[in-house]
Amino acid sequence: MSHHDERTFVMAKPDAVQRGLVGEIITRLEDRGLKLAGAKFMQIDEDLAGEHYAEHTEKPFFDDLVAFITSGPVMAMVWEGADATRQVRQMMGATDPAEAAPGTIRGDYGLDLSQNIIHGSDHEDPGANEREIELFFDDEELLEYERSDEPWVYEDVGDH
Ligand code: 3AN
Repeated sequence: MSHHDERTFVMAKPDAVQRGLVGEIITRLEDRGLKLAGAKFMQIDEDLAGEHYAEHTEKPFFDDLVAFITSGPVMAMVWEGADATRQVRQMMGATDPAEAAPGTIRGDYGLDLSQNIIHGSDHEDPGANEREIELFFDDEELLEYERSDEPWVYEDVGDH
């Protein structure tokens, strides 16, 4: 493991799939230099939704949250890179798209708090990334490989 092997869980939510924003989300993360380690186009059922949003069980918006996330297919992904969890959160922008800065994914594509396009593991919750990755992926579904541009993204990788 090196410092740029940190993995984080990212999901393009049902609204992103319906609005054709999956490619845009992937492009932004790829362009940043983050590396795709796994991806699964899938339908989340109520059990998985309940586990994923376990911390929100008591919240008034929990039922709506589960209804939304199970309302259509999502693209579940694992992205890898230096400080990946925090960097993805920065690229996502604030939870409420109305407060998200322009230039962020939510700030550029969303207007509504409950349909906020993308999920990324919370960098302020230690272990959240690994927990969420395990919930959605088996080990063998995550691939290790080198991107050919890594020496141009990280100063300490190989020769140009
Ligand atoms: P984030 O997705 O930025 O990590 P969380 O984990 O606090 O935000 O909330 C999970 C999801 O719950 C959010 N993506 C959002 O869709 C929804 N949510 C959060 N707070 C509210 C709220 N006050 N009312 C309705 N939905 C909410």
